[in-house]
Amino acid sequence: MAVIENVRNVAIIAHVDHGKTTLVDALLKQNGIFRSNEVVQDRVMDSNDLERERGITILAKNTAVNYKGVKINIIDTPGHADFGGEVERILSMVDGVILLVDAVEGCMPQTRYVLKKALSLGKKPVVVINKIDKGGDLNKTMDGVIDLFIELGANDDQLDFKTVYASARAGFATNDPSVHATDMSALLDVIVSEVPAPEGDVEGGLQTIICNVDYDEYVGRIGVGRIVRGSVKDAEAVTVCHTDGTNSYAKIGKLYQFEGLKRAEVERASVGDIIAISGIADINIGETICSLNQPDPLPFVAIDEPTISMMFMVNNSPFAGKEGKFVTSRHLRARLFREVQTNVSMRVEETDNTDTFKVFGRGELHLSILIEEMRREGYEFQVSRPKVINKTIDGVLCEPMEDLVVDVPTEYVGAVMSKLGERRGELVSMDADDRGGTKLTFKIPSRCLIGYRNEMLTDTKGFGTMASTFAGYEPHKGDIKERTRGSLVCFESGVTTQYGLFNAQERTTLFVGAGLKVYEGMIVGVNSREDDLVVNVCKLKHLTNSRASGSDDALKLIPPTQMSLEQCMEFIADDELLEVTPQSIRLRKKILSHDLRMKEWAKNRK
Ligand SMILES: Nc1nc2c(ncn2[C@@H]2O[C@H](COP(=O)(O)OP(=O)(O)OP(=O)(O)O)[C@@H](O)[C@H]2O)c(=O)[nH]1
Ligand SMILES: [Mg+2]
Repeated sequence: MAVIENVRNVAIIAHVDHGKTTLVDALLKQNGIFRSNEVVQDRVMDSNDLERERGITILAKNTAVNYKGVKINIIDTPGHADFGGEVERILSMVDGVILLVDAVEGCMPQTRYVLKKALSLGKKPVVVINKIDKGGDLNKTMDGVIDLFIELGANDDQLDFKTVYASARAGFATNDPSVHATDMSALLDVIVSEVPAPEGDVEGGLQTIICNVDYDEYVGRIGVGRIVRGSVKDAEAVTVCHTDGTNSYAKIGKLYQFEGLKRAEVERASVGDIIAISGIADINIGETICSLNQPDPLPFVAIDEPTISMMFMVNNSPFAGKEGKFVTSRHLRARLFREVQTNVSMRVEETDNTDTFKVFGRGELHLSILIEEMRREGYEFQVSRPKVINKTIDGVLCEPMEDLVVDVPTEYVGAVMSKLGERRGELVSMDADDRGGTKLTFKIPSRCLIGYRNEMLTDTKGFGTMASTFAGYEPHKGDIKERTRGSLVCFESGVTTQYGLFNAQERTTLFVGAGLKVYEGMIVGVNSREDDLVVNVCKLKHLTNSRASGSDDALKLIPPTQMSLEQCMEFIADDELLEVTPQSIRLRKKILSHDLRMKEWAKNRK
């Protein structure tokens, strides 16, 4: 066994927005990755379009810096609970983790989740209390961190963690918050001293477990992984051990290591190195690359199961095929099955209907990001309301639960408690801070949280924040009323008119304005009552001699409510669908004809 003293492999893990990607920015900037006059955007690792638009990390990504002769491979991970699978799958590449905790917010649900995963896999933690420029009670935050380590059963070595205080945004880290620092070297020193150097057998046959797959327009598919045993050369012939137990022959094209934001070509790499490999066209996550004559697969970490599912189907609305480039069942099938090859916590199943696929994910955002990506690529399809996945455990029907933290100005505590009470939330703790805010912790069934975020924002005038993480299965808590307001459904196909909408807008909220093409059974708004309301929004005013159509201008319309993709997903009921195309997102009844819907309703009532 050799110890590779000049390499460290570490992942940055934390709750969403605690500053992981910003910390990577600071490390890269101070390590001469950019030219001195180069204009560098913030959160440079959040490189894909959706990440930049939403300001969150979605995919885990590799980078590396050299510090005092040590190569530190760093993996930035997403903090949103729905992308927890990304964190799980990359942990096998690292020996230690940097657990980032926001100095003011303290430990949050996803802090617990990612730390639990890291500790159970035996990774050595370093704690960084970040955003100390914001103030906060550092002792209280530290107490929270220590409590969490103990509660999660950290071993003695893990419990003996080092703490660094930092402001990633200001670019400094210090071992003692009362001592001023001007750069990140305190953190880099702790990484080098605390994160174990990789160990392994340099002489043995090659074993590299693939934890990430990337794509490069010149060299094609690239597998990223860590060499667990032996060494590898570019252009070497190897055996790929697939997850189904079969092996195949392959030849490595180019071999790379990470250098700042780039992949740098290397001729050779060995135990402990994190490498990227081109040339194996069908390489997948979980596969092991071995020496040609010595196939010896490594087990891939078990990833937590998905908790919600949604039907994806071919668009069959009257407007089908008009806006999308890829519209057939074959297109949809190929795209979905391609996704699950790299999106490790997602699953796809075929159904009895060849036009419909069941997609399983870790949460609404997990699925909505896929939907958004697909529509940008030119796909057109329909999706159903997300449903949580129940399980029967020891003969008892169980449902997924969430740990939920809601942080609100104290005056809104009453509103939040009563709404969450109705949704079967159980209050676990309540903690007022000295800034007029209160942190409420709940345990709540996942299904009861669907659609709550909007309500919470309305109830707290936009001042509340909330975060939740999967907290295991518990016996089913019984039915709750899912939606208290019905849909406003188009009576006929046509173009919406000012007149028709004006008549419909009383006691309802409209999603559409005038001059929009609609079809019978399309949903154009929400009723103030529980049942659906059929409206004729295409109605033209009867022209008489004395009144000209021009007087429509006098009919003032309230501007339509624009709903985001996630809001639409939360809004639709079981008998409704979301029609998604590159240009539009429409809501519709599954059964478009009013008469047929009424018949179905009468049948179900019997
Ligand atoms: N005041 C202050 N703000 C910070 C600091 N570090 C990060 N931020 C801000 O916090 C926000 C979130 O930062 P990110 O780096 O995107 O956080 P993240 O942990 O990567 O978020 P996800 O990847 O989505 O989980 C940004 O607005 C940052 O500017 C800090 O040290 N001080
Ligand atoms: Mg990030």
